[in-house]
This record gives sequence, C-alpha cells and structure tokens, in this order.
Amino acid sequence: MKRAELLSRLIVTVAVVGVVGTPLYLWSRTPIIHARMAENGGWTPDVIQAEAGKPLHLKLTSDDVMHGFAVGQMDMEAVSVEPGKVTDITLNFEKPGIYTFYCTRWCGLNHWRMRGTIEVSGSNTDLKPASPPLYVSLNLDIDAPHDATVVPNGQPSVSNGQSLAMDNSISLSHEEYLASSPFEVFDGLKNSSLTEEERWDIVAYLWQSNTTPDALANGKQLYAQNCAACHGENGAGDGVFADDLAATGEASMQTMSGAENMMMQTPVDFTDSARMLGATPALLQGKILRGGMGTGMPMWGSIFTEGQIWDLIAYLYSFQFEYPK
Ligand code: HEC
Ligand SMILES: [Cu+2]
Repeated sequence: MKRAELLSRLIVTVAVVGVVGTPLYLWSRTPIIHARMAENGGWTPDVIQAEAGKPLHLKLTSDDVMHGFAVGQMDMEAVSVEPGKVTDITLNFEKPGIYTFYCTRWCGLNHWRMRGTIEVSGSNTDLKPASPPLYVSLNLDIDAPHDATVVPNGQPSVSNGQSLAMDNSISLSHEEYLASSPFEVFDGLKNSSLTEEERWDIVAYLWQSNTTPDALANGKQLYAQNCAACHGENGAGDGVFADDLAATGEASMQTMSGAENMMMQTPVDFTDSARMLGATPALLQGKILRGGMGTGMPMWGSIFTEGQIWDLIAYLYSFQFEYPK
C-alpha cells in the first residue's frame, strides 16, 4: 500500500515539475560558453551538441579579455564575446557533421588555439561524401623542400607578360595552374626564344589570369584577419607574434621531450621568391589545410571553405607578382 502511495505521489510530483519546470529547464539548458585565453583554458565547454534543422541557442561570455566567436565554413558574422556581458546567439545547422568554432580576435600568442567543436547530429540523406583535397589526390609530399632554383631579378611585369603571352599564344588552364609552381611554368618555357625576364613576366600574367579581383580582395581580407599577426601585413614573416613564436620555440626546445617535433618555427616569409615561386597552389593548400604539425602554423581546414583557401592562396602569390589594381 505504502509503495503504491509513494509511487502515485512521485508521478504527481513529476507531472507538476513537468509543467512548471519545463521553461525553466530549457532556459538553464542553454549552455553558457565561457571564453578564456588559450593558456587559461580556451572555451568551456569546448564540445557542444546540436541537432540539424533545430536552432541552437548559446550564451557567450568572457572570463578575461575581449574575444570573438564564429563557426568555421559557415557564412556568419563574428560575434564579440565580452567580459562581464552575456551575448545570446542562435545558430542553425542544416547538415549534420562536426563543426569548428573559434576565436576571431587576436587575444594573445595562442589565440588560434582557441577552438572547439559543435557536433551536429541528424539524418540528412543528401550528404555527398567529401572528395579529398587536391594536394592529397596529387599525392604531394608537402614537407619536401620546394625552393625554385632560379628567381627573377626584379618584380615581373604582368602587363608585359600579357602581351607576350598573347603574341606567343601561351595560356595556363586552371587545372595546370593548381598543380604547377610558377618556377615549373617558367622552366617549361625554356625552349622558346624568350629571355628569362620575359618568361617571368608571362608567368606573372598567367598567375593573374587564374584569379579574379574579387578573389584577391577576399583573400586579402582573410589574410589580414587570420594570418598577418604571424606572417606580417606585407607577407615578410614579421607579424607582431613572430618573435614570440621564436621565443616559444627556444623554450620548448629546452623543456619538451621530442623537442624537435614541437619546435615553433618562425612564420614563413611570403616575399621570399625561391620559396613562393617553387610552391604550387596545391602544396600551399596542403600547408594551410593541415598546418605545420608541431610548429606555430595552425591548421585551417575546418575553418575555411575550399573557395576561401584558394582565394588566400591567390593572395599569397601577390607578394611575388604585382597585379594591376
Ligand atoms: C600563429 C602563427 C601563424 C599564423 C596565425 C599563421 N601561420 Fe602560416 N606559418 C606559421 C609558421 C611558424 C610556419 C612555418 C612552419 C611550416 O612551414 O610548417 C608557417 C607556414 C605557412 C605556410 C607554408 C609555406 C611553405 O612554403 O611551406 C603557408 C602556406 C602558410 N603558413 C599560410 C598561412 C595562412 C594562409 C595563414 C592564415 C590563414 C597562416 N599561415 C597563419 C605560423 C603562422
Ligand atoms: Cu580569443
């Protein structure tokens, strides 16, 4: 008897809590995401669950300095995450998958380590299996040295290259562009009667003809926001964090086991002609997607779309070739 009574009471209690408690329960379920600089823990929690087709509500706040919040490969404006303030946002995921969210403000040397994931479940049948990135299908060893053995004396002239390419009916298809380094194309023209300078001019024109002003503008903006702090505004590898990276590298050499693998190298100088003219777009894609593996070069594969990465790459070559504005 007593048992049954207890049970019925329980049921009533559950029912009452059910009615009154639901809105409260939902309210408290909206997770508060705390942002802290990476060395102090980054995002907490850093794994969030969501369901495709259902809005995801999040509350964002910072426990230290100003941060920013955005989800990779999604068309969204970055949201400021401020100390002492809670910002509400709603995200909608159409497709299931693992998404990366990340900090969009340069809050410190380890800023780019401020990343977390949103695991979106759901059954969406029109999902196409992703095709492997170009550097994988080309089977490139992206860690092999790739320096050009000949570089131009001055900056190649795109406009001169254009008329030379027209006169000699030289063009470069987009597939060839993606898989060739400027040096390889330069070298491929060696049996012509053209001078070395003319051949570099043609290469500069062919590189420009494989991008668009829009792509370059987009690449420039992505670069300024995500890369310049290490690689430098003008690509020279002298961003505000470059010295810190070197210092971290020395410190890690002294303290970490397997130090060689853990070394933070200095950011690559994109104005270095031998390096950049010897690199194919596909190789640069691999480096950007994968990152530097134990160096200070972050991996960007989950942050940018494929198109954004090609725009960034087109922009990186503009440190070699002066494209007409
Ligand atoms: C935190 C500092 C840092 C940031 C931010 C950073 N890089 Fe790097 N990057 C490095 C370091 C260090 C290296 C050298 C290590 C290596 O080559 O693996 C490097 C190497 C590279 C290389 C390899 C070049 C080559 O010829 O091997 C490319 C390409 C590159 N970065 C592109 C980018 C792009 C594009 C961005 C922005 C989306 C970016 N990096 C942001 C530190 C950074
Ligand atoms: Cu941050």
